[in-house]
Amino acid sequence: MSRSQEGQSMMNQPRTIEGELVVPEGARFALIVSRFNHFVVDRLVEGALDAITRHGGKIENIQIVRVPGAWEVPVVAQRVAESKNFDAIVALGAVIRGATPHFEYVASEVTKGIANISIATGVPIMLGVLTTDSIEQAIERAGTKSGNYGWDAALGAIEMVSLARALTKAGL
Ligand code: INI
Repeated sequence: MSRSQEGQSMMNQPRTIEGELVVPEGARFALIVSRFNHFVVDRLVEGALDAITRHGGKIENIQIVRVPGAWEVPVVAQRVAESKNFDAIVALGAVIRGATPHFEYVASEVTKGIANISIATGVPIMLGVLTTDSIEQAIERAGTKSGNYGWDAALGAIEMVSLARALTKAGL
C-alpha cells in the first residue's frame, strides 16, 4: 500500500474512543469481596490487586470491602457506588453449584443486582464473581490453568475508568 493509500484508508476509519490499559492519575477502585469460598476468592483478590498495581494503580487508592457471601454483594456495591468515592468497583466472589442447592438464586441475583446498580449509578461494576458447576472449575479460574477471573475483572475496570475519562474529554 502506498503512503497516500495508507493516508486515505486511515481517513476512512471512523473516529474511535476507547479506554487504555493504564490506570489514570488518581483513579480509585473498590473491591467488594465475598468471604464464602474464600479459598478461591482470596486468589481472585490477589489477581485483582496485581492487575491494578501492575498497570499503574496505587495500593492506597484501593479499598477492600468484605461481605459474607455473593448474595450480599449488590447491597454493598450500591452503597459504595452511590458514595461516588470510586471510579470503578470490582465485585469478587465464587458461587459454586456443587456447594449449594440454591445456586441458581444466588448466581442470578448477584449478576442481575450488579448489572442494575452499575446502570443506575453510572459507576462501572465489574463482574468478578465466578459461577461454576464445581470447585475444580472455580480453582481453574482462580489463578491456575484458566487464568484468574479477578485479574480479568480488574483489567476491565481499568479500561472502563480510562474510557470514562476519554468520554468526558470528548464531551460525552
Ligand atoms: N455464597 C457464595 O458466595 N457462594 C456460594 O457458593 C454460596 N453457597 O454455596 O451457598 C453462598 N451462599 C451464601 C450466600 O451468598 C449468603 O451469604 C447467605 O445466604 C446469607 O444471606
